[in-house]
Amino acid sequence: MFKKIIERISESKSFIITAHMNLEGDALGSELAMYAILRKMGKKVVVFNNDPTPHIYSFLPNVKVIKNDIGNQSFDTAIVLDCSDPYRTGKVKDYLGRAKHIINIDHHISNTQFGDLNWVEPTQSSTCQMLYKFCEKLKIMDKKIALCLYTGIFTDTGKFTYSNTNKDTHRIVSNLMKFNISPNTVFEKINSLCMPHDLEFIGKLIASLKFDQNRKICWISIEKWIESEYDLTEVVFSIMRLLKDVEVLLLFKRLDGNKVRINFRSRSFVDVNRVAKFFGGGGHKRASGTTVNGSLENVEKKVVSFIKKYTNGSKKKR
Ligand SMILES: [Mn+2]
Repeated sequence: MFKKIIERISESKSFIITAHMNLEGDALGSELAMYAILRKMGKKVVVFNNDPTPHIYSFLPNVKVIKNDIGNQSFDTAIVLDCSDPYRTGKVKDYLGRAKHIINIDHHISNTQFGDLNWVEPTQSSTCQMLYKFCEKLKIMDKKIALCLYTGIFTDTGKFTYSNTNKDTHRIVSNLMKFNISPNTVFEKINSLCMPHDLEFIGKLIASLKFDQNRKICWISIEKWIESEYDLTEVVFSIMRLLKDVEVLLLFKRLDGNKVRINFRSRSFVDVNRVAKFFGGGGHKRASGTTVNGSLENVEKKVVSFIKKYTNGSKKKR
């Protein structure tokens, strides 16, 4: 796969790079690492995203090159990173069709193999971890690329605590740290940024936790999610993860137009990619999401009772 991707890159002069909507560390880290790699190879590169870059990631090298609007340009090759489906790129999708080729590099198990070249490895912790191996092959690495890759691996592994963290992850991180990466600085830039009103909001959410009878499923339903620069979803999940013996964590957020956004997390045996898929979404085995039509109350009932099939009375791996 490396060979084909490298060939395609060598043959192309101009590139558009994008990732999934609702940008986070792995999406941005892999985009900006790929940007730096291609620039080193002398290519013309545009990074184009549906959403503006969250403030907390403004420390990433070259973050200013990212565009949320581009004119009527076309490109030889599109590189779509950390994205399971072209629809998840939002408005960028229309531009992908204009590129002569699409390279799809991703670690979501739900990836639809939409590219001409598909490098999809669901066993990898992050797209950034995959790109590290790509850099090894190309013998390209510098401080800027290292910081981008470190950040993506750091966020997608829950700071090296999720079950997708393995010895490969730590080997790679150890190599990246040779470029003077400061884990403490990255942590502070991304994590210690809540404002008092954010914590008040989180406090209200935690006070409204609900559980199923067996206390295997824990969820929160919220009528109105607040706007924050901070990724409050992850903070709430990190608190819910402190609960003993709870297997599935859920967040239901009411959106405009009778829609509900659902985020799924699991801890050891429920495959939430399968659950999300059933409800029209996808992601990873331990983290996934979807958006469905319906009232908060109905959606909550339906989803929780569906998940009970996986958690009730059985310790069997599913
Ligand atoms: Mn990712």
